[in-house]
Amino acid sequence: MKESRLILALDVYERERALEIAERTAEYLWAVKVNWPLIIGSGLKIITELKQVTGLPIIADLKLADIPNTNRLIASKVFEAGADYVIAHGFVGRESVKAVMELGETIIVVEMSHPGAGEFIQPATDGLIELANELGPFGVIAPATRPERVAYIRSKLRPEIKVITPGVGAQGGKAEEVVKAGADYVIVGRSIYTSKNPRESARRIFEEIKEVV
Ligand code: OMP
Repeated sequence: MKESRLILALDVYERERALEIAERTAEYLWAVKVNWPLIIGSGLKIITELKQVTGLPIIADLKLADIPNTNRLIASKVFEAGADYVIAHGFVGRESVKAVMELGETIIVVEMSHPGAGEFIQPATDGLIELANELGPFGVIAPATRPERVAYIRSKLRPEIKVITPGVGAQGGKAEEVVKAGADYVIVGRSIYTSKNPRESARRIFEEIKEVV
């Protein structure tokens, strides 16, 4: 089949549940994203296990936002566990981001999807886009809840940098709209993992994206 553009945000605590959902949905995914809830609930080794079970890239969404040395200490363990990508905040400055990029593929947050992003992050987005263009990470995070912002961010970003968009489903964003706005990948969590049939929910979103692409 594929070339999927769908990323599963696997924000559950329990190891067995995480592995089961990942295995059932893997066919429709490009990657699995692991965030603090799953790492706190199941330990860092869940990254290695998810890779084995799905054969997919693993994104470690730690949203690193610390001094370069601490970012480096955290990211090195996470890449060692098998993460293919690490998400880092850019607002802490270029040296903190570079510390992660020196260890592996990095995704920089340039704008978030929740309403609170308007308070401090959105006013900084232009500078964060410049930072991404300067450093050349794998991709940036942009809000699926605001497709017009995704279109704006895409238009300012070097073409080879991927635009990765959370906020589809539970937060109100629509996969079709955000892909039309220029998203390369769509992140979906609750609409898949709380669904009665996660595989079917993933398939539906996969098909929705495929039709637009
Ligand atoms: P759902 O809202 O359940 O689909 O999950 C969205 C996932 O994307 C969660 O893991 C969030 O932590 C993450 N996320 C956002 O929702 N908004 C952002 O601005 C950035 C992220 C992220 O970096 O992945």
